[in-house]
Amino acid sequence: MKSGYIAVIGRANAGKSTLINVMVGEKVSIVSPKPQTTRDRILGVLTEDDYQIVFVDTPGIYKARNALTDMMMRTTETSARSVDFLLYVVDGHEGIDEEDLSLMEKYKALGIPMAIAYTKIDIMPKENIPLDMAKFADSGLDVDVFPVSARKGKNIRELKKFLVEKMPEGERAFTEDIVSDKSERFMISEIMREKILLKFDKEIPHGIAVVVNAFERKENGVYDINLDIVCERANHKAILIGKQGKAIKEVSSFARQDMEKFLGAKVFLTTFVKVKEDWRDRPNLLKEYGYEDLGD
Ligand SMILES: Nc1nc2c(ncn2[C@@H]2O[C@H](COP(=O)(O)OP(=O)(O)OP(=O)(O)O)[C@@H](O)[C@H]2O)c(=O)[nH]1
Ligand SMILES: [Mg+2]
Repeated sequence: MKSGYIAVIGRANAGKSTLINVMVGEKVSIVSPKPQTTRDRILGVLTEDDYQIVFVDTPGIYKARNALTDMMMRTTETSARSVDFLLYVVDGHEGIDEEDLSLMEKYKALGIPMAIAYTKIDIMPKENIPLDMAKFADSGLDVDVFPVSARKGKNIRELKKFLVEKMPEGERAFTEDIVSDKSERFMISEIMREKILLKFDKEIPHGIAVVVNAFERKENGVYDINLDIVCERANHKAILIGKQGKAIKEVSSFARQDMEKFLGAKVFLTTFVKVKEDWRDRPNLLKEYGYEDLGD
């Protein structure tokens, strides 16, 4: 059967995780309108009778500013080197520039077969598509480009079919019931982080780590979940909590609803907001919060 790994790479906020979720058919990776949503390498597994594709979601390419973002960029670089195929995702609605083209060239030079998913075509003027296609053609990159919309499911079937063809022959790496390499505990912390990314602005969501202290299924089927929201500054803590706890209550309620959907059971959620000054630059804390350095 066809079986292989595809690293999904591209600039932050391009739409990589959304595209993987759509192709896998399940939410394996959180999504938000803010750059640097994905912090880890996350595998999303798509299994059909005659093929298996393991999509490797990666942190979006962005300027590294601290030990965490530095580690994220190393994760992306390492992930891109150990796969059968590269899918470079570019935000069509943002338009492509020289920087995009030079990044694509850089990855193409790795010598791994590559294609481009030109996404978000649902929110851009149609007439811009052929102009960008001409830019790709003129760049001399010589790669297949698929204009898609992950949100509207446009051209996804065609892209999938193309990718299956590109996979080598081999055995499945995962059994068919597996959609992700990440634990339920990991997804719970990510769901909380996603809601914080959606609700808060500026540096606040970027300076958050979510630590699951307890994750337990009680006899009555209810999940008892206790987590810490770690932020970097006392003033961030005040904003996260809000007046009389209004902000944290609201964001926790959204998170709980999503956790219940994900776990298929009722959730009893308790959250605490903690401050750890500059944790993103403290290697021991990065490790404690589950950020693994995959750099080589
Ligand atoms: N309209 C539209 N929006 C999209 C599409 N794909 C992604 N988005 C939006 O683009 C934003 C970024 O999507 P993500 O999937 O989180 O992007 P990413 O590349 O994984 O981002 P990082 O993890 O930060 O690198 C979100 O607000 C998505 O809802 C699409 O096909 N159409
Ligand atoms: Mg992402």
